[in-house]
Amino acid sequence: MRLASVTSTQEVARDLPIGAVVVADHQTAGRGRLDRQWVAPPGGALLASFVLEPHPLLSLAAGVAAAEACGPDVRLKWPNDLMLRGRKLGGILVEVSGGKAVVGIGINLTSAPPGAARLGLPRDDLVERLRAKLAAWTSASSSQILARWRQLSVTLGRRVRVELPGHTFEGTAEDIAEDGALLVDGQRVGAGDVIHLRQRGPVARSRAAPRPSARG
Ligand code: BT5
Repeated sequence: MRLASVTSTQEVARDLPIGAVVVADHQTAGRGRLDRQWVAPPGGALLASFVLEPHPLLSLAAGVAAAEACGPDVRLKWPNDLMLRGRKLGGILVEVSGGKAVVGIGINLTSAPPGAARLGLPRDDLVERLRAKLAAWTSASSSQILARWRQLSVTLGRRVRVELPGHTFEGTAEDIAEDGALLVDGQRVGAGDVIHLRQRGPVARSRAAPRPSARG
């Protein structure tokens, strides 16, 4: 379903059956996770919602699928921000209710907010590649999803700051658990956000210096 303007593609998709795809030119109330906003000028981005079967690792599978659909330079920041050369290119919002999962994907194409990246690919081609990659990765095994997510991750091995309600700590992002939680110095981080900190040491510092901090 293609629409000119909607509040959010998520709102339209939630009433549609599994298999439906909603694509819009513009959203007047695009949403991120945790009640944040997703901002894109009319026609400048891919704004789509896919109605899928619920799946325990859907958030990570959707991240892997979207990264692969975008191309070989796109990486993932935990849990599933799409990153291009250290900047946020796109985001994914998974909402589950009534036996359905609605996977919302926003990718900057011809324009991006200050500090964000854009991809410059034709939208319709990208929608088709997303559809195919989502079908493939939602049928993959958990171990395949986790292995591919680890390959694409720019979070693992990094110093991160974890911000939880009422509690913030720093540590090294060591791995992801079988359920997709991030392991930071042995502690599980199941929801929320991490902030990538600058790498320590002279070599790492000179490499990290020109990159803006990637905050999702
Ligand atoms: C996300 O949330 O990254 C998930 C975004 C999902 C958007 C799609 S568009 C189609 C579907 N319909 C919707 O209404 N939503 C989905 P989160 O990780 O919470 O990141 C949100 C944060 O990213 C904001 O607080 C901004 O800092 C930043 N942001 C907003 N718009 C951006 C953009 N166009 N490019 C890069 N960063 C952006």
